[in-house]
Amino acid sequence: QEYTAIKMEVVEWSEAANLAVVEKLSGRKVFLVAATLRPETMYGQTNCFVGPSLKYGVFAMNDEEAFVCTYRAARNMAFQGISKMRGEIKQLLEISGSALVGTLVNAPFSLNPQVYVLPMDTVLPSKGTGVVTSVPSDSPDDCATLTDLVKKPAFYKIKPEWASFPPTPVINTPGFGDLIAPELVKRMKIQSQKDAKQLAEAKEIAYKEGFYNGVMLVGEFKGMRVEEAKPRVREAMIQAGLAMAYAEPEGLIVSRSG
Ligand code: ZZB
Repeated sequence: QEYTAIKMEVVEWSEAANLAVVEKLSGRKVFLVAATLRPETMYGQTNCFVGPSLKYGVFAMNDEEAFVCTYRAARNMAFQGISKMRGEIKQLLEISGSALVGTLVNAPFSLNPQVYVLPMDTVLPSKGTGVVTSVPSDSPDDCATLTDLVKKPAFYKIKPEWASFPPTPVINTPGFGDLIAPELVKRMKIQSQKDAKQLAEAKEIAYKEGFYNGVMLVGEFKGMRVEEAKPRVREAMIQAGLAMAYAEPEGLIVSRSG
């Protein structure tokens, strides 16, 4: 899988993270790095998700920057020329997903320039970076999870204001309007992030509709078909130093041995 890895710079650490983190960074800027297949939707980011029970590391990429992601992703990055020393992983510290919740980060290209880190129970440690940027307008999983969080902030141990950014229109499709994910959640009667089967189906529909029939509603490529805008947004983010290509080797290994 060829992902786009989005650099979400930490603006203010959560209380829980602050104690553990700051002195070990040696002045480095820190970024939560989110792997996405939909760079063209970045205008609609409303928050960032981590798995609350997952383990993350803060990894030095060079003398100036450190990335927050899973160890597995840091290792992949070390072999893709993203870190300074090829193959070398320098972990500054370990931090739990739950401690990252409440951290304020920059959301590159988003209409919400700064967003909060929130918990998502379905984040897989085996995919991407373990950090997911959330676009509830176009991702049914993000939409369903945010609805859960808004309903039960105390249960999820968040402050309501961290989950208060509504979905914003990014892409229009003829069949589903300007907010395809909330529309699918409604039509398919999806109740929560736990409705895995319906969410997988909704994701499939949202991917296809968005890619083949979608038109950009915002940003530099407003009015352009998604199919054409997607690589352009990606390139613009990479050129701006806000993103990089990130490949997932696991799929290859599986298909070779199997
Ligand atoms: C932003 C975004 C906007 C995404 C959208 C999707 C959509 P796939 O297709 O199953 O490979 N993701 C990334 N890493 C993880 C993880 N470790 N655990 C759970 N989810 C993860 O999924 C790729 C997408 O799943 C990624 O692209 C990311 O969410 C999420 F409008 O980034 B995406 C219709 C989907 N729309």
